[in-house]
Amino acid sequence: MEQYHTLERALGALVCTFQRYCRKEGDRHTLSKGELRELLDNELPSLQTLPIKDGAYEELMALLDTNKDGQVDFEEYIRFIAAACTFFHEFFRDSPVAQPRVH
Ligand SMILES: [Ca+2]
Repeated sequence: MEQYHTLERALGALVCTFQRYCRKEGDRHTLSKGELRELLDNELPSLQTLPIKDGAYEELMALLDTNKDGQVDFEEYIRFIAAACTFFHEFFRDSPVAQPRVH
């Protein structure tokens, strides 16, 4: 099996995760509100440790859906991922750099 490097695997995971969830219902190329919620619940469970108030998913959906078509397309999703990466970068800015674990 071909070996991929850390960043290549990360990019693959970002794309494959989007594609897996957007194919569950409706338009196969965009995330509905339900698909977005399922993706966040299953793939970013640490979000659930935050005190998320009622209606937060609707607010996030409205924030991400910049072209206001009621769906989150890949560009809109990747902007969210970029914002999440920036948050992680700021959060771990002064931590020692550790090599990600290889499974
Ligand atoms: Ca949209």
